[in-house]
Amino acid sequence: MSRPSAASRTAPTSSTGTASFTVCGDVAEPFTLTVAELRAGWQQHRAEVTFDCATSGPQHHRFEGALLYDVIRAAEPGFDPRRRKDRARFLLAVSGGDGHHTVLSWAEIDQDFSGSPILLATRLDGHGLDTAGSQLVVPTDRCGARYISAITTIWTGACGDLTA
Ligand SMILES: Nc1nc2c(c(=O)[nH]1)N[C@H]1C(S)=C(S)[C@@H](COP(=O)(O)O)O[C@H]1N2
Ligand SMILES: [Mo]
Repeated sequence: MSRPSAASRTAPTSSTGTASFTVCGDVAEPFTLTVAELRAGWQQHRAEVTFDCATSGPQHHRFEGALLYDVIRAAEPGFDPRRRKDRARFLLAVSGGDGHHTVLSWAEIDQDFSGSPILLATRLDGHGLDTAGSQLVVPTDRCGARYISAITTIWTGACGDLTA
């Protein structure tokens, strides 16, 4: 059985056919955003990417969207922003409408560490993602597995003491 295509993976939609996702976890200001709000509220960046899919080979897409960093900062993650070691403990878990999910570290998107321009897309190949939902864009990844589509939730929080 093949996995569903991006078009058939949809985030929860309201009666107006508008997908939204929630930013939650260890944040002072959790919020839920539609793709239209993501487009209007944050500076939009472009990324033209090629990634490899294990089942369908190389995929080439043009994305437009907000920086994941900017959106999560707006939710005020529970770290001291002046302390690099505090920021370096934080994880991000991104879930899609079909249950596919992935993790990132805060350090991947923070300029003091890897500073990768990871996006929450609002447009894919010129078409709005308002109905399908936002898609994670990881231009530095060689393969497509973390390009989560139909995003429903982004959780952020610190990893604890793993020896406890
Ligand atoms: N929600 C969700 N997103 C997903 C997947 C999935 O199964 N579910 N598959 C990933 C994989 S393996 C790849 S290669 C890309 C493919 O993106 P496309 O369907 O837009 O070509 O989507 C990624 N995003
Ligand atoms: Mo894939």
